[in-house]
Amino acid sequence: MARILITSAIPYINGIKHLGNLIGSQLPADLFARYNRARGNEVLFLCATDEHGTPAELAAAKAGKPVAEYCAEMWAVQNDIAQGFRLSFDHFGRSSSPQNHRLTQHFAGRLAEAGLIEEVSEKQVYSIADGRFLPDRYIEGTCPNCGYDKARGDQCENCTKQLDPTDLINPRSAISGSTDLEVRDTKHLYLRQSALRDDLRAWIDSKTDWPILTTSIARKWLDDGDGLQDRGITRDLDWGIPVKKGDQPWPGMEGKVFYVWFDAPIEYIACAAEWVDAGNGPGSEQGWERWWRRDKGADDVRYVQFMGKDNVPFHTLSFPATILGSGEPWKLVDYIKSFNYLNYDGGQFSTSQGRGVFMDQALSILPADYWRWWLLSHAPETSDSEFTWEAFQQDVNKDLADVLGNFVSRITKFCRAKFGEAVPGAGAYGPQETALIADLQARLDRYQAHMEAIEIRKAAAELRAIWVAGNEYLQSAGPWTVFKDDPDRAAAITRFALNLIPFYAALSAPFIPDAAATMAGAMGADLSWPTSAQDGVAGIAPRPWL
Ligand code: B3M
Ligand code: ZN
Repeated sequence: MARILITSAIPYINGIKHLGNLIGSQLPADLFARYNRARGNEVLFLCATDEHGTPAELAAAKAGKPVAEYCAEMWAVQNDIAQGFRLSFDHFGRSSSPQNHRLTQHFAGRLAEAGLIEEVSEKQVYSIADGRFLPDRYIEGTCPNCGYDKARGDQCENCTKQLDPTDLINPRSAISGSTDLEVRDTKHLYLRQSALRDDLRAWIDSKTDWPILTTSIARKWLDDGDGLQDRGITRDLDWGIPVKKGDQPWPGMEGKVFYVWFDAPIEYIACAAEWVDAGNGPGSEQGWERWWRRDKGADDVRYVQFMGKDNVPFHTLSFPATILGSGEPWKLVDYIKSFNYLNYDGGQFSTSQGRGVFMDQALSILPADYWRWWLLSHAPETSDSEFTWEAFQQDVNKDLADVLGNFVSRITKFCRAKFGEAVPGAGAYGPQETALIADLQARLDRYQAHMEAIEIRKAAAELRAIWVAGNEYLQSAGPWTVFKDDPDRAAAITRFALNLIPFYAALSAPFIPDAAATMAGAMGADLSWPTSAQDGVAGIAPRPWL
């Protein structure tokens, strides 16, 4: 039995995610978790909400709520939706948890002791009306390059020129619109990532089995002239994890918080601690440290992360820099599965423009399995893929209704009409069944190999082919016609086909858990994984039928 730690990128708290977010991390992570549990592996599958940063503060302000209250509410909303999609997290945590406060401050303290933190004085725009420093992108003004009047302090969206807030003509606060701005001195902590460049490169170079999408992004940042710069890990904000050195105050950093991208990946660790503190696992430090500390048993763990491609630099460089720089034996990720984008009907999904299908809407339209199947079988693995309503309707009808649903419905109806409610015991299996078992065995081997390799589209295609094989068998064996001359042979065909239902249910459960449970339940079977195709179709317990 292997031990597998699985994390999905943790979704921002500010709003409900769209289907592109879902297929970019949470859903494939769930598929992998379900598959590994079914194979008898010990799985810890973690996700959480990413609650800090200016967007959370602004979303709360817009909702007219204190930010802590807003985050608690949105966590509950996201948690409900995750359950609706049957995302089988062992724990859905919060990056604002006390556990994450403690661990984030711990890591910062260790990095400081290792000489990897530098204090830098900078000038930053302060809004007197808002009573706060403004992050670059919350300053708006006219672009000096093209004259666009809604350019942001970090970049002009219109001409793409990278800007400094001080470049803007007529700068104003994007929060209040106030032009009462001044430049003030402020001090920030920088993580000296550049000091870890060689270690990080050696580590990335050792990952020869990673998807190209993952390593190419990591290398681009390592090799790029301005790649792997030292990185500011603090912000002048109210909401976040207060800057401390372990549990000690950090002189000069009072009133500041850690940057959201510093604390968010640490939540992967904290989430395991939250899981234990919520009464799971053995209930001791040992309980979560055996997943995360190499000196406490985590060397046996295979750690797999799932994320969209935009998150790759943070997971291949920044978070590993935190881990390596700490000098402590924390677990590093073993495999990063990253995804391209899912587009929506000729454009991009966009949360800010409300463009696309959002997770809550999707569930109000159709059951989770429909979305799960379509999204997973079209996962944007090797390139971007596109959601259109026509394709969605067509594929779901074809795969789930015409192939799988049709198979189950034809054979159960036929059985009921000719043999009643019991699986018929008469008749013998012959060459057709032997051939199908051999075919299914080859397909089962391939399916498992794709699932192990997290080749999601290939796995979905093989699963579909396994369903198709049943339909083709039924078509060519033709119990409807055989029944007239040889009812016993028709009984054997019926028995064999009925026995494919629990086999299909077990294999399909990682993709479509609800339909799988219904199929297995209807046959009085459970969802235990077949050790072979022969075993899978050997009959519903107590297996008297073969
Ligand atoms: N919340 C960005 C995103 O949802 C960010 C991921 C954090 S993973 C530690 O795409
Ligand atoms: Zn411009």
